[in-house]
Amino acid sequence: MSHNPIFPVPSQALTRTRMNSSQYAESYAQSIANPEEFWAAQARELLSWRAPFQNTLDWNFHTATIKWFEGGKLNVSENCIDRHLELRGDKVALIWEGNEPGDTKSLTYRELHRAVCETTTLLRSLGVKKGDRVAIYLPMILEAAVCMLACTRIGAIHTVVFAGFSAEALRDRINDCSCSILITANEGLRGPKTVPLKTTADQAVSECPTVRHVLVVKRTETPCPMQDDRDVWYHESLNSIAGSDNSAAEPMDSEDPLFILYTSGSTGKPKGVLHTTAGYLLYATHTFRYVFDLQEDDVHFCTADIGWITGHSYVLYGPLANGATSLMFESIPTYPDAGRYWDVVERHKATIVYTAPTAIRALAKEGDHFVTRYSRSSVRLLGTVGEPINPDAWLWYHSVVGEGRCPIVDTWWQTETGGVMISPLPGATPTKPGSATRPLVGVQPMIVDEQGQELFGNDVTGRLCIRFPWPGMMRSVYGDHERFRQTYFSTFPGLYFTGDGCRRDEDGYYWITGRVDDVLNVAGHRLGTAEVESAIVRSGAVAEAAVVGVPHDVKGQGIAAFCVLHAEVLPDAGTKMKILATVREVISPIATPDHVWFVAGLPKTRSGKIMRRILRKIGEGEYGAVGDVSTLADPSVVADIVSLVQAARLSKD
Ligand code: 7RM
Repeated sequence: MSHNPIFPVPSQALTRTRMNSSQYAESYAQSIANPEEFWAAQARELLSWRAPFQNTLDWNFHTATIKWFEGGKLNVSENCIDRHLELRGDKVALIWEGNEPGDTKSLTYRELHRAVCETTTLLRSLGVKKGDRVAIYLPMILEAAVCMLACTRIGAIHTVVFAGFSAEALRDRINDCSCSILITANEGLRGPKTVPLKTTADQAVSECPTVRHVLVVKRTETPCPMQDDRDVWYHESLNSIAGSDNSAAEPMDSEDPLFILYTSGSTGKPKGVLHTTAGYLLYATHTFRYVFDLQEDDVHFCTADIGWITGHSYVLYGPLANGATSLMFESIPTYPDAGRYWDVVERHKATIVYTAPTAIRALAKEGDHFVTRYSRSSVRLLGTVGEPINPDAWLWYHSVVGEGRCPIVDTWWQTETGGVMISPLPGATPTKPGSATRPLVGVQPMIVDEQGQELFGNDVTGRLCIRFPWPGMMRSVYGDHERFRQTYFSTFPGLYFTGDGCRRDEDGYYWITGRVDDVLNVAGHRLGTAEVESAIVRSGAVAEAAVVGVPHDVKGQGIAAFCVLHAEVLPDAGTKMKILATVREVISPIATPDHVWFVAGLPKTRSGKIMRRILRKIGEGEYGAVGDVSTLADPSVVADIVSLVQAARLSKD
């Protein structure tokens, strides 16, 4: 295609927008000319402060120091709940759609306030104080939102661990930030399956010396083991504290830690991404309002689990800080069938749908009738996040789900950025399928070459960096500030490096091309190659493994594992099963390799570095395009691997 189709801003989106194209151009220019003034004004307008801030910004990208709004005091739960009570006390804050279609509940702002105050009192009665770390390992239930908000009311730092993670993954996260409390449920429901959360939590906590109590939400009637002294039923203890009230919100400093969320990097174990109070909340609030062009009567359906940053920012904090109605969905997109999202949309009259390209591709494959048999007339806006969206999936989302009338916001951002960074604005930006289009107001992207030289002008491709701080950016890696500096600010000194490749096209539109480091993006989930490799080696069968991403038509990227077995181990189905089971157990089912190829040796340089470039080409099926192999210690391994992989693919490994 010589040039890409452009979808103009639909007139429907223009009529009552918060920001049209000339307003965007003007605000953007202002926000770049004087960022501190711009963000200070936003902070005063969008947040409620107990005490005003004095110093808008203090930063140094060489030492990785970022401080916003110092001197200010505020509380996140007050901003998300209390301040709405007067005008929106009876407005629905959270709608919950359970695993079974039609099993639903909701909480108004007043009801949410009450629930959060009670849980705050309960957590304090268990000894939780400002600054303590609280792990949350819960399914998508209202209690998850309530517990997160109660932590923020106390000033305790929550770390939510996705309920699909294994006991080991949970244990490592709890220990990394020494949590004193773990909140979990007896059991989770995920489509046709049950998830034994408490059993997994028990396994994890048996190796977590800092955990004093496990608070257990009763999600189902299935019994679970309870340990005297340590384990407490959530609803029972709520009853036992009834009548007492210790729910006053703690005024927090702007830069006090708000939460930790673990995410995979290119090396070593997952990093605890640390976000702080004022900057994160402002950024979630601001971006939610403008990216989704928030209207008072919106029902926001973000399909992400609160175990991911998208759930934090756009199921919980962004919507509630704006006084909006947010929908929490407990189930999966294909239960009981591939029409579930649209069933939810029709019954709850959702106005915004925000989901991941992998879900769109999976649903598109099932056929249009799963969509068209439900009414989507309430929907005015569609969004995507998590990975590049291929134009075919974009066009299907636009024409079939959105009936051609809804703008699509393809939002690029990261756990580290706290909120959306590059995205169209529904009333301002004509879209091109597959492009995240333009930076939001206040965001200063920059494309550099491998040496860090800025690539000026349009029609350039390189690495995506950000040259100036924004309030939502992470402040540190929990417990390891040097790792923070090293990971994000040392590749290109003076810049924040995203890890993504990017092209800026002839119109100045940004196209994210994917990770340029050793991070995989499998169905929108981030995984480090090193993390998966060490899990494979833990199986005991494998001496050495190299993992690469391979194209996958639903997941975007799948995982191919090249494994060198220990001498006595047979390269058979049993060994493969053992490897897959180990990866599931050590990380989670998300990390299960799609291909396991037993090879005699890995392509290595003379200094012992694995040449992943070659394995990636082989994984892509481009056997003749592996490129220069002359720097390999033993070039003959390449031909061996190629014939092995070809044979495996023919026999449909
Ligand atoms: C929000 C989230 C971050 C990585 C990021 C990219 C990729 C996310 C898009 C995207 C192309 C998008 N946080 N990514 N959104 N790539 N277009 N709209 O996903 O920390 O889990 O992942 O995801 O590679 O660096 S995350």
